[in-house]
Amino acid sequence: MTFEVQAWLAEARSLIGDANVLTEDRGEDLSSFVKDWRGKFQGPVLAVLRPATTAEVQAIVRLAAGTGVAVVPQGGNTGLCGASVPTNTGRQVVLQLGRMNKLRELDVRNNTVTVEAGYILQQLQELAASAGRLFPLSLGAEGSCQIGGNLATNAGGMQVLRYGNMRDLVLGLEVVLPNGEVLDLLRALRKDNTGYDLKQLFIGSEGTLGVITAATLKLFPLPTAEASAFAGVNSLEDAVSVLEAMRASMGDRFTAFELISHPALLLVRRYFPETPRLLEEDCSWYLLMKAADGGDEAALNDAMQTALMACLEQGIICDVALASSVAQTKVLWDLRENVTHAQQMDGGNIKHDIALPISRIPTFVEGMLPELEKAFPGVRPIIYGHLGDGNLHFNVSAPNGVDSKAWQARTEAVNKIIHDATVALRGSISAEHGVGQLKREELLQYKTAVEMEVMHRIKKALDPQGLMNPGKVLST
Ligand code: FAD
Ligand code: 2HG
Ligand code: ZN
Repeated sequence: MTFEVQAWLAEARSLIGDANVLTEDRGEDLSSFVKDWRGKFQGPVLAVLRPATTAEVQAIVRLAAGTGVAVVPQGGNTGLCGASVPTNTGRQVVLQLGRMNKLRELDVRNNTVTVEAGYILQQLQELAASAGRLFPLSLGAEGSCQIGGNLATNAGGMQVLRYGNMRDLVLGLEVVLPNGEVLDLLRALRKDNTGYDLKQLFIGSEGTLGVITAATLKLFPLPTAEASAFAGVNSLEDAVSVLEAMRASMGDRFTAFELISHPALLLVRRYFPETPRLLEEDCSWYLLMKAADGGDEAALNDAMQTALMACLEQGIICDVALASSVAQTKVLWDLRENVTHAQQMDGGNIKHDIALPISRIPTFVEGMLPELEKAFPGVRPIIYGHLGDGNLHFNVSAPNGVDSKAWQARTEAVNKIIHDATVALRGSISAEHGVGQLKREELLQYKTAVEMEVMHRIKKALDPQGLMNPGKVLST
């Protein structure tokens, strides 16, 4: 059967409107849709399609399935594993969900909200706050990432410690399956044991099993008080002891526990020179902590201060600063979010998004630093991340004088050292960013044949033609 590109595009235009089928031959700039955030992955497309309703998504997916065209679902394109852009194989289209951005229902008494997949995360946080509720997912890309992308990557971020990751925040889902059927699982129930929990299959599947078009999400009481603190510690052992102590004293009020290494802090100061000095002394590691509750700010600050002073007295913290204004709080969290940007400005890095049992992190890092230095003299590990969840961004920047391209060529060797050691401790090579194209081949080394086979069977059952985001997570 011959494939007529122009006829296909004309059909797509008739389904979702001429202006919503973007193509290069009409002089439209597709670069922001076909290249990933890191600039590592890029592929050709027939078109970028921008449907506005579930029915339009369904019509496009049906057209694609009937004509052998692969569909790459895309949200804000902030993913870090090359999962949201086309690969170089076969005919592909990017299905950009940004126009599917409607609020379907806000049920304040049920503490739920139903939004379409293209809803921007930050706008959802704002919507919830305006109704006196909290939507707790919070991450550096929240100004542009979309709920569909957050679901498809099972995003984590800063408050997993208290509220869990995206998987834990979902009650219902609407999905267009690879054959164009609509799977309506949009239920706003906290208890529902009527068979397999199908929605969980799509969460974290990186667009390989279907297109998420809407979701019902949990809301929480909006805290009336927040307290943030920045502390220096001399070792990761001490950092883990601080976590234990703070959770014991603050309980569920403790919402975030982030780690920043001294080299990571220096990098932020270099590229964001306005970052103030927060502590008197330099320390090896820093902790950024947050607590929140429904009481008054002074009481929460007192509780946080008492807990931190106890840590100081025990000698597990060397210095600490408690934010005393909204502006100071912003300085602390900007510092944390700027690590990624500082690394990007510094010439890129080899990223690792690993998860380990928290208790094993100190030994892991202490063993890994000399091993990396031995293998790559002068190497610059930039370690930070969500220590409270056992999730480290163990990013590795090039030794000074080694250019970025030459360093990227060492990716496999660097990965092997870090990932072998991670998996030896029954850790994971992706805590929150996913697999995409970046870790697709590595997955084969670290998962059992049985686990891979079950994933392939699920993929085949839902997408027998292999047209839904091919080449991501799985090789076929
Ligand atoms: P995209 O990048 O567009 O897509 C990601 C994946 O989801 C792709 O596989 C895509 O095909 C699929 N997808 C998108 N929409 C749909 C849909 N509607 N249906 C089916 N599949 C879909 N991640 C974290 O977990 N924690 C962090 O703290 C964090 N911080 C970040 C900070 C920065 C500065 C940046 C750039 C990224 C960060 N990320 C983080 C990674 C990224 O923001 C998240 O993975 C986010 O969830 C991706 O959302 P997105 O809308 O940009 O998705
Ligand atoms: C973060 O926690 C993000 O800041 C990005 O997950 C991590 O850039 C990274 O490697
Ligand atoms: Zn992260």
